[in-house]
Formats: sequence, structure tokens, C-alpha cells
Amino acid sequence: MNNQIHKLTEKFYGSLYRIRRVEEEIARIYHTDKIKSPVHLSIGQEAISVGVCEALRPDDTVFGTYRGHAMYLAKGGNLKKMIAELYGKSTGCSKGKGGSMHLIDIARGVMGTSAIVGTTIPLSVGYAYALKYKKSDSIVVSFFGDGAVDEGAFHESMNFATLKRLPILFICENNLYAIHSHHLRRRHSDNIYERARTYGMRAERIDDGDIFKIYEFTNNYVKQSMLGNIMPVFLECITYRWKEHVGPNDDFHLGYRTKDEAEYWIQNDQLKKLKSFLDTDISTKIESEIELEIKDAFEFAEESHFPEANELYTDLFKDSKCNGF
Ligand SMILES: Cc1ncc(C[n+]2csc(CCOP(=O)(O)OP(=O)(O)O)c2C)c(N)n1
Repeated sequence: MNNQIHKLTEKFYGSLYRIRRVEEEIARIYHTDKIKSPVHLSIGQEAISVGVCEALRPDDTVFGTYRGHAMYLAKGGNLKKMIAELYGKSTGCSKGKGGSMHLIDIARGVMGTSAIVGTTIPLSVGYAYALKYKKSDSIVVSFFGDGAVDEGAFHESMNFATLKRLPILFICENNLYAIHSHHLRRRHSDNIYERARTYGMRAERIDDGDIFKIYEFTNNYVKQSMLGNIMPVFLECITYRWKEHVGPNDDFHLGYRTKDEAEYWIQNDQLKKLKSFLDTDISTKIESEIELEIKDAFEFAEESHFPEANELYTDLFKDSKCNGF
């Protein structure tokens, strides 16, 4: 392994490990009811957020879905504020009023996540339009699930993005299911990325979850946009959600999917794979630093206060006197 790949492997491993362990801790304490919001865990899907976000620059922005912990953390979102948000505390990134599904950290380019399927896609297109208008060379990444592809807003956004040649990368995290329905029960054929091509954009699929391929794809897009070659691009990443749709548990007993199907993805776990490339002393050092950070973040959430009753209606809407955008 050459030095550059080794450094990348360490970085990717740290980011993957951090997200996995944060979500495992969330799952572990969820039954205590300290977390005041539903949680949609990304366990199994982390490589997409990490592969994409590691290739982005600080001033590139991301928009995502209610399954947004991985994206938020991979882009550098503040961990303490995320955990406090899940606890409903006023120190949370949405001041305790949004919960797990509404994460935001504008300073790190995390522009927001939403509970309503497909809603952040037009928001990200609008943001990309503003960037182009301002002649910025940064890009927007719009993350969404396979379920969002069935929304009208998705198609309108795709059309507008190519029509206006916007600097946006669409990332479809196709984990095969929308709640309990398989994607081939919702569409005629397995053709999400091919459908994107009909709007006139480059569209590809990565079907094995390989973090390096996802990183390379995004890195190329960022480089192209720096050269002024601005066009929307679409990437469908096949992946798998290990946990239930919402909540910390397994749900194979429900019968809508099988453990056998999951097994391919569990064997193909990018976290395990990357760890096998690292010397034990390096992975142990990375892990112990992250464990301390996580412990700190949960303590911060525990010690923080709930918002006061008189704050119920504050911070719900953006002040219209905003500077720039
Ligand atoms: C507009 C809208 N319709 C329906 C729902 C209910 N709903 C919540 S999650 C979900 C499934 C979405 O699946 P997908 O986009 O594939 O994301 P995943 O949960 O697999 O990450 C649905 C239909 C919603 N939140 N918003």
C-alpha cells in the first residue's frame, strides 16, 4: 500500500468507526428514553457518506434525509451538538427542537436534513443555483434514498438542475427498501441511475459499497467543477440498512427481508475491511481517541438543559434579514 492510500485508509477508517460507534451508543441507550426523538440509523450504509464527504472541500455543502447521522458526522458536523439534539437539549444543533431527523451545522456545510421524503432535493438544487449565480466554484451534494426517487419533486429537481447546468452531485443511497417495501415492488425495473440519464446528466451506479470507488467518483466531480466543467451528476450507491427502518433493533423476524440477503453486506462491511488493512497499533489508537470523544459528547448531552417553555416559538423560522444566503 503506498503512503497516500495508507493515509486515506486511516482517515476513512476513523470516520467510519466514529459513525458506527456513535450509532451503536445511540442504540444502546435508546431504551432508557433519554433520547427524545425517533432514530433512523445508518449502520451498514456509512461508507457512502464517508466516501463522498472525504472528497469534499470545507465550503462544499450537503443536504440529506432523516437517516442523516452519517452524512452530518462525515461532513464534520459537531458531535456534541448532535447528541444533545437527540436528547432534546437546548445545546443541540437545532436547539433541541428538531431531533435526530433535523440535523444542521452550517459552519461545516451541513445545510440540513428533513423528515419528509424528498424535500431537501429541491432545496439543494436551489442552493446550487445560488452558487452558480454567485460564480462560486463550490458544489452541493444532495443525499436521498431510493424512496425519494418516486417523488415528483425529485423529477422536477433533476430537470431543473440539468437545464441550468448546476454544480450538484445527486447521491441516491439505494438500500433496496423504503420502510418495508422492496424497490422492485415500487418500480417497473431496476433502473434508477438510467432514469437519471434521461434528464441529460452523467449517471453511474456503484453496486458493491466500495468506499474507495465512491471517494474517487466524488473526487473527480470536485476536480471537474474546479476546472469549470459544471453539470449535475448522479451516483446511485447500492447499500444495505442493517437495523430496522426506525429504531435501534433488528427486524428480520418481520419477514419483509431475510438475514441471508443482509449477510452479503455484513460480510462486505467496509469498516471491517479497512481495519484489516491497518496495523493493530494504528487502529487501536484511532479507536481509543474516538471512544473518548463519544463519551464526552454523551456526557455533554446529559448535563445540558432542556429548552425553556418560553422558547417554544423561537428559532422556528429564519430571520428574513439574512446576509447573502
Ligand atoms: C413525503 C413523504 N411521504 C411519505 C413519508 C413516510 N416515509 C417515511 S420514511 C419512508 C421511506 C423512504 O425510503 P427511502 O427514501 O428509500 O429511505 P430509507 O429510509 O431507506 O433511508 C416513507 C415513505 C414521508 N416521511 N414523507
